[in-house]
Amino acid sequence: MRPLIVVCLLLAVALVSGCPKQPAETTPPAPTVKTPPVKAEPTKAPAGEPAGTAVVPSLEGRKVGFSQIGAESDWRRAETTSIKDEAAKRGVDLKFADAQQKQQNQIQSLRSFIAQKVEAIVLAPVVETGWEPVLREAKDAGIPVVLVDRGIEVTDDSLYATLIASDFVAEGRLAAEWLAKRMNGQANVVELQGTVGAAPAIDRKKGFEEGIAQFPGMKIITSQSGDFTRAKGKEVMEAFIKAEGKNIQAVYSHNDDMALGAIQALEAAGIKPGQDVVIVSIDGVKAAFEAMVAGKLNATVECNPLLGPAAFDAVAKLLAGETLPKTTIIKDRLFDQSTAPEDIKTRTAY
Ligand code: GYE
Repeated sequence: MRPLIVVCLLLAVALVSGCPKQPAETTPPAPTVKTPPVKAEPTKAPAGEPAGTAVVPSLEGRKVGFSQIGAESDWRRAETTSIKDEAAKRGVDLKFADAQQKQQNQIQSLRSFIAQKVEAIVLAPVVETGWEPVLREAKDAGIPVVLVDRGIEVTDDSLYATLIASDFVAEGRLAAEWLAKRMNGQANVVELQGTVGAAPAIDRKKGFEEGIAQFPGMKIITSQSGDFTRAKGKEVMEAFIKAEGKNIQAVYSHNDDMALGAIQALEAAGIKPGQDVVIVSIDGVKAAFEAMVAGKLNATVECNPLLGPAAFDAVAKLLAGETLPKTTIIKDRLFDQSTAPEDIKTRTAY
């Protein structure tokens, strides 16, 4: 998917600079059609127009709030950098708030953004539920909300404008299918779950369970939350080792950071991670590729954290009056240790 994103971005840049539109295959060349002029001013593109055909309006000087969950993982830090860098690039007046993993802090910062009269809010919601009252306040104030990376559960989906995220169920399924194959359909698996109530924890669990359902020999023998952090992942893995010891044949971790913590716990217990115990996780951060090259992690499912460009494209279009698709799904793929020495070269940003 990454090359496709790059192609889309290049196409968008090309269109902004006034390059001719790629004609549809069945359309004969039409030399009399003029290329769209470069527009310095924000333009209002009609709703429903295919992605990439509209000129993305400028966000210079526009006030936007970004409520971030915290800095619990390499993935999260990469997402923060991507959003801050993109805001700076577009001259956005960004109000940034780090909630330290607490929903209450996010709700407070959303209220403060509303009081500061931001024009749009970008929200990475820590958990799925409990957002309705504050989102209604934003809606009443006429402030569109762009959800990034995690979804929410609301009865009224007009409370947010759009969601840009990965399909976490699909990620869990990919991890399960890879592991079942690697273990020939037989393994006692321990699961390190993400933050309780968070969309990626709920859906990655669901996807994995669906994925192993067709392999009766694949069993989750114990499962607990490690809150998406390295320290907690290590702590929970220590408890798993105490309780299950040599029964453990594989680890499924909802993110790389917890897997890296689990690797430390296994090594401390004299168990060889990646050999005695097979480990699969999700995110695809650079540290995970390093662990794969070192033979300690076996596979990771990539989840792209570089959401800044897509988030601000969405904000720009919303401020120009466009209606966006309710959900934009970013496609992911799995990397295993066999190609890690090559793949690691692509991990420059995170
Ligand atoms: O996988 C994890 C992070 O919401 C997709 O949150 C994100 C997850 C990511 O802390 O590392």
